Amino acid sequence: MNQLHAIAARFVDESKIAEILPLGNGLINDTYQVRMQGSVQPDYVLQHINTAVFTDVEMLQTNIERVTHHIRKKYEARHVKDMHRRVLLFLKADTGKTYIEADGTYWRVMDFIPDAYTYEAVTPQYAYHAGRSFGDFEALLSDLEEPIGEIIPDFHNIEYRLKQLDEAISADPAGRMKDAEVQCYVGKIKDVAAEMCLGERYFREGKLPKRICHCDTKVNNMLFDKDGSVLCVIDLDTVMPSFVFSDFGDFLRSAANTGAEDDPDLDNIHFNMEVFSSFLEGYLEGTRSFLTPIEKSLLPYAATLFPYMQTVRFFTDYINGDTYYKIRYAEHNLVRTRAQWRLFEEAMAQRQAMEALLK
Ligand code: GN1
Ligand code: MG
Repeated sequence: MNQLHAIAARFVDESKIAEILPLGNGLINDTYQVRMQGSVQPDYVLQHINTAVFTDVEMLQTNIERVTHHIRKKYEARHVKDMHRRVLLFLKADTGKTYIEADGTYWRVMDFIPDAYTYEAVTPQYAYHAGRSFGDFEALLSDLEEPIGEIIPDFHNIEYRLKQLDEAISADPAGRMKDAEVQCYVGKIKDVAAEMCLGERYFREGKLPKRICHCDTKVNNMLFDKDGSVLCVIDLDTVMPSFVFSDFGDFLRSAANTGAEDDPDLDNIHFNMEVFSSFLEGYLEGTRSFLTPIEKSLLPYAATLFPYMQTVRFFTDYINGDTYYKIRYAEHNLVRTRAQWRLFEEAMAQRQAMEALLK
């Protein structure tokens, strides 16, 4: 029995496992599909939790259990059909918890949702559904009474991310600061830093609330049904209190980008206003019950903040010598930096058009 089988056996009947295959392309955790024998058996998703990123696994799983339990209760009250495809369900291991520790590594298992599709890019119609769904997701969690811990403190705090960049620049552990291109990005990032920290300033002034948000609304973190409607929001690791900008901005960072997140060809990268407009429409419908005027007026800012923040995060990791994100080649984080910066510039160029649409 190999290691993955032995781990899975602590959650499911080992004798019925057919095979275990890699699944998805997340940059943090390692994910596998556990295929069971026979067509009636449900399959499962096995995940190795990256504990360099998620240091408190107990808090991580408590957050997720609270969130999924709350959503499930609400769906049940609404008589939502197909429940097993609408909200994630984590299995209890032999320990009674939804995770296990094995030789210092941490693992969890959830039901595999069948007949669902993930995408790296969407049409405007899908973007509308996605906007509704992330809006609904926030609305569903707006009356969650149990506390949700800040699993990664200051996760989407741009002032904090800029501070981490400064620390990386001073330490320069990989000797990458001597490169002229690296110096050039430092300058560009700093030039607009004050403008990009607007949200944090409003928060300190008491003008902006934090709500329970998903905080990783990349388009590949939702499962779609055949007809383009959204089945289920997945990857709940980062659910925590944040500005709604997190969910609005991060979706567009992936979905409105006409290129790839790490596109080496910068000419592929534009900010798709049709996707913006449809997503905005869906999101405003989904959040009608709670979104305040100031949150609403700052949605175009959010669409620029997230490419900016992701530039800072990839760039910091590059300077640090690639310790956080999985990379596939040596310069990957620099290529990601260039691509996210280009997307930021493209989104900035559409700011007025976004404001006009909002009005
Ligand atoms: C990571 O886990 P994954 O790949 O969905 C990251 C996000 C970044 C994203 C960039 C915990 O998300 O914040 O926006 O990569 N998650 C964490 O692709 O840092
Ligand atoms: Mg993911």
